[in-house]
This record gives sequence, C-alpha cells and structure tokens, in this order.
Amino acid sequence: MTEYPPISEQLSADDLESARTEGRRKMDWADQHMPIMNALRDSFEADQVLEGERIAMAMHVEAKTAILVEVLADAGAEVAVTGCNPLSTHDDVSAALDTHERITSYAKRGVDDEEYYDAIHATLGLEPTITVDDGMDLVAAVHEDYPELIDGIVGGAEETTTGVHRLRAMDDDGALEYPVFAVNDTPMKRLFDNIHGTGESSLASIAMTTNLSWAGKNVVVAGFGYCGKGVARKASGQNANVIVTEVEPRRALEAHMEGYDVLPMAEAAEIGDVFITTTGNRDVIVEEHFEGMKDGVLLANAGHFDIEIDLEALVDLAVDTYEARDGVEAYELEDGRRLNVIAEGRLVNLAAPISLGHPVEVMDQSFGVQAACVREMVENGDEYGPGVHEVPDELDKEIAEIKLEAEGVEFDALTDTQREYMGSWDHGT
Ligand code: RBV
Repeated sequence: MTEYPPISEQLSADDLESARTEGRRKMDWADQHMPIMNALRDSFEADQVLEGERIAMAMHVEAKTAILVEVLADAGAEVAVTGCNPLSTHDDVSAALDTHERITSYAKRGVDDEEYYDAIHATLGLEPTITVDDGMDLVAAVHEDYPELIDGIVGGAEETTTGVHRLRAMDDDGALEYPVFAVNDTPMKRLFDNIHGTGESSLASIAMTTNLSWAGKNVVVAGFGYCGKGVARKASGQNANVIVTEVEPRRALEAHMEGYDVLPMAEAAEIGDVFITTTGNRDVIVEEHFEGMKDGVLLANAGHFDIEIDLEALVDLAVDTYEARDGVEAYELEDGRRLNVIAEGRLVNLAAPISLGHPVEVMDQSFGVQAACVREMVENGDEYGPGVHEVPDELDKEIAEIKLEAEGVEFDALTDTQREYMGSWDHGT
C-alpha cells in the first residue's frame, strides 16, 4: 500500500494550528444548517451503528462533507478520507478532520496526478469494509490495484452521476465485484443537489470569480440532464438568455418546450457569452467551437471530470495564456480574441479558488442519503449481490421525513380507503 502522509504531516506546525481552528469554524457553520445530519448523528452515535467498520472515502473535502465524515466516525467507524478532485479540498477542513481520533484525512488542495492517486491508495491502507465515492475512483482503485480487499468489503455508495455511469458500465462488463448504492439516483439527491445545488453553486462561483453579471448574457448550457436543467433555470432567473445544446431528442424537445433556444454547439459557439458544460461526456467544446467564439467569452465546466472543454486544443490555438484573475486563465488567439477558462475546466462550483460547493441545505440531504446507505450496507449488506443497486425508497423517504420535521412542515398520510383504492384495479367508471 502506498505511503502517503495525512494532511497534518503535510502542513507546517504553525499553519496546522490555525488551519484546524478555521476548518472547525467552517464545519460548525455547516453543522448549524444540517438538521438531517444532526438527527442521524444522534441516533448513529447512541447506537454506535458503525462500530468496528472501516470506511474509505473519496469526496470533495470541505465543510459539509466533513460533517458526513464526522458523523460516520462518531457512529463508531474508523474513516480514511481523501479528495475526489485535485482542486476541491479545503486544507483547513481537512486538517480539522484529521484531529478526530478515528479519522485520517489525506486530502490536500492542488495535488498533482501522482499525489492524487497516492492519496486514494493511502485510504485503502485502512482495509475498508465500506467505500464511499464521488466519481468512482475508490471502486476503480480497489478492483484494479487491490483486488485482495474485495472479500472484506460489504459494499459502497456512490454520490454522483458520472460515478454511477462508470459503475453501470463496469457492472455491464461483469467487472463490479461488490454492491454499490447509486445515491445519485434517489429523488432526495437528484431533484435537489443536481438541480438546485449545481445550478446555484455553479452560477455563484462563476459570478464571484469573474465579478460579471448574468443579466442580458447569452448563456450556453451544454446538456439538459438534471444538472443542466438547474443551471438553465437559475441562469434564466438571473435574466440571462439561455441556449441549450443536447444530443438526446426528448431532452432537446423538453428544453425547447421550457422556452430555451436549442442549437447545435457549432451555432451556439458563435453567439454565447458564457458556456457551461454539464454533460458528463468528453469533447463537448472543441477546436471548431473555439474558432467561432466571441472575444471575452467565459468557459466553465460543471461536470465531474475536466474533459468536457478540450483545453489541449485551446492551448494549441493560443498564442499567449495568462492568469486574468484568480481562477481565470485567458487564452489569447492569433487574432486577439481572448477566451477565458474558469477553474482549469474543472468542476467550477468546487474548483475555483472561492468555490464552496453546493449550498449546505442540499448537501445535508445528499449526505443524509449517503449515511443511511452506509448504515444499510452494515446492517443488511448480505442482501445485496455485486453490482449497482437502487437505494431502497424507504431510506430516501426517511431522510425526507427528517427534513420535513426539522422544517416544521406537516403533510398528509393516505387513508385506508385510499391505500386500498391505489392497490386495486377493478374500480372503473
Ligand atoms: N458536491 N459536493 C459538494 N461538498 O460542497 N458540492 C457538490 C460539496 C457533490 C455533488 O453531490 C455532485 O454529485 C458531486 O459533487 C460531483 O462531483
């Protein structure tokens, strides 16, 4: 197993002290706004539901994620955590987490590829019984590099669309050898985190990074999945003129019926002021598109990996590149046009220097489902065979009910007659 030092051994003694204090302060703020995680912490801790478990995690290590990590550790598990993107870690939060007696954090911002994977491998030194991923890098490392760990793993949970997509491809190949919950696909995750979370945090990060307005801009949203819908809706709400690009006919139609302009990227490229990719696929904005763009455009990616904007082609086209602002790299073309790439084309809502990730409230929901899935794997893991599994609806509803109670929202229950009616087929006209 790779030797890689935890964050506490990577920062100087002076930096470490202040980082821990600041990291804890960020976590306390998040915690104050996470009623679901607080409720789960109380019950998990009282019953020590994860006692004896060892959990490896690769996620965006910032304040909200830290609350999830802490809840799992307070429930009795040993946890080793690292980042799932080289730019999304908050070192202070990572340092604060690492003070917990049952948590080791290897996450550090700005790591290169080698350090990134060394840290992933270091978490597996824990010989996990559970893996929690955002993007599937842990599952991949286990299967490719440490298959001997598979027998000891009860199961895993996956946070994001791209990770679930990769897992399904692996499952289709018959290569996935333990059960993994598709947390992303639950209503409590997707309808809130993907739509509102990605929409709000991507736009907020771009606006704060550039100090530019949305009003009156042509905003090109590539992909009209859950994330694209959120970005389009929120941009429209900020008075932008939204243009959607799609490859799926029903989604293109849906975007059209929502009132957005739908265009091929080649045409959108020529009129867009801001481009935001949310497809989960590669090569969405490429050389032919750069060639048609206006001077001063902003290019940002809200998909999990940095493959949607072809930066290599842009580097080749550019005669000069320079840091135009913190988190903005300008690529100057031969004819003088400047194309501005935000956060190196990485997940913009987490990877720009001022990015904070999704709002606390939505991560409370997503991580509530994550925690419930970890508990389910520990309690009933034997019932799930190798492969990708839907999260049981009851767990998702449990998380919704905790949130509704915390918000003081009451709702109805079916009467017996209604339940009977819904289960019957013989009542016609
Ligand atoms: N995401 N995490 C945060 N911790 O601030 N913000 C977004 C955070 C997750 C989100 O659930 C999405 O599915 C995933 O990041 C993409 O990597």
